[in-house]
Amino acid sequence: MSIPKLLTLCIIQQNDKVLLGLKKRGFGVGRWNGFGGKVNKDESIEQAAIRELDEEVGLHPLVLSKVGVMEFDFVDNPGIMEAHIFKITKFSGLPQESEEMKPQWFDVNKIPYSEMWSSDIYWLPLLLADKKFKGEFLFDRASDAEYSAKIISHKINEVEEL
Ligand code: 6OG
Repeated sequence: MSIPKLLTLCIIQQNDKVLLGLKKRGFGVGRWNGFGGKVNKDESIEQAAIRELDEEVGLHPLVLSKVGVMEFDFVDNPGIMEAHIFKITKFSGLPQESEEMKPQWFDVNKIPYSEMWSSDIYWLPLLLADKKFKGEFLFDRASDAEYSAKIISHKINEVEEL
């Protein structure tokens, strides 16, 4: 068994708006997503979440609440990615475009699920409803601007604590 690759993903919500970024390069290019990335060796998951949020969109969370842990795997490239998902409602700074992300506010009722990772529709509504969750998704291969990853199998559960 290989060690899972740790990732962070931060979703910013302010009242009835959610801030997403259009990924301009790399993994998941061409899709709207939260902000995050790989956890470095010398940092905690929370430190990585804070660093990535600053690097990708120039925001600084005042409170960081972990709401989900998702395991993603790919048939064409096996190896578990463990994504730690945070909901942020209090932050400082103004969203700024970076080399990696083009930020945009979306109404909570108009989230562009068809232009996001195909699994997001399973967990983002739970996050918006202040639930906590754990899930596992197996995809055929990664999404990019042209291809929406096909879900081969999945499970998702609400949990009390992570
Ligand atoms: P970099 O490679 O850019 O970090 N990520 C996913 N996000 C969603 N919504 N669904 C997935 O389903 C994802 N897999 C990875 C985690 C990659 C960023 O992409 C997120 C990181 O924030 C498979 O450093």
